[in-house]
Amino acid sequence: MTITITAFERSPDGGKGLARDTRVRWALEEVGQPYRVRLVSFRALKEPAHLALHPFGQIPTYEEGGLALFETGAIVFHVAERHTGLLPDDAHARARAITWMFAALNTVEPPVLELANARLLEGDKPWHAARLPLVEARVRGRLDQLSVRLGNADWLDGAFSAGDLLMASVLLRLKSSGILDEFPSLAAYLARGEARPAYQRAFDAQLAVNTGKARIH
Ligand SMILES: N[C@@H](CCC(=O)N[C@@H](CS)C(=O)NCC(=O)O)C(=O)O
Repeated sequence: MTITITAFERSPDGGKGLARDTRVRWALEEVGQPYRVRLVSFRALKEPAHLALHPFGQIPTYEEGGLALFETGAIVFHVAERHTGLLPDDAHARARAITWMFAALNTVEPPVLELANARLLEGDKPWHAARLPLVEARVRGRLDQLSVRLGNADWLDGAFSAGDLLMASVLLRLKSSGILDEFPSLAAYLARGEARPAYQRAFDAQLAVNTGKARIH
């Protein structure tokens, strides 16, 4: 069955891989599933045809036969459940990997996004300079806890899993902030994720869209 995902026609990051279609592409590459991409303009995101797929008017979406999904956590979970390579077979290890998926999206991503928004959207506010250190402290707090748990391990719980895929995807957003460099083990963890051939293919594919070199289906 053909898999079709949506991505920005033109990503605000210009192809740095921060748009969330990259996570879905990465998951599909990890499990060796081909997929098509439908590019969507910002205007089309809020039009009825796209809102029927995604109630919040965002990317990415995922379509496969009669199934339409939104939310990267749900999409990556669906891909991981249906194919081998992203979730362990052992029931306890699998539950722990799923826990890390939720931790990435529910516990680590919120302060990371808060920081991105503070920097990108609030720079002109009179309270920006006072608020920024507070937001940065919340990010550092989470990274500190995460780095303690990771320790010297390569991945969060045994072999690479969908939990690592989502955690690395979240940490990617911090690369340009410099904060990640304060946590060398996490910077190395992210580098290991980025070095995976599946990630490279996903990154290159989204970059090609933004440099006009993608083959559009
Ligand atoms: N929680 C959602 C977030 C999706 C999201 O924020 N998508 C962004 C691109 S990375 C988007 O479409 N932004 C445009 C908008 O919200 O209008 C997920 O993980 O899928």
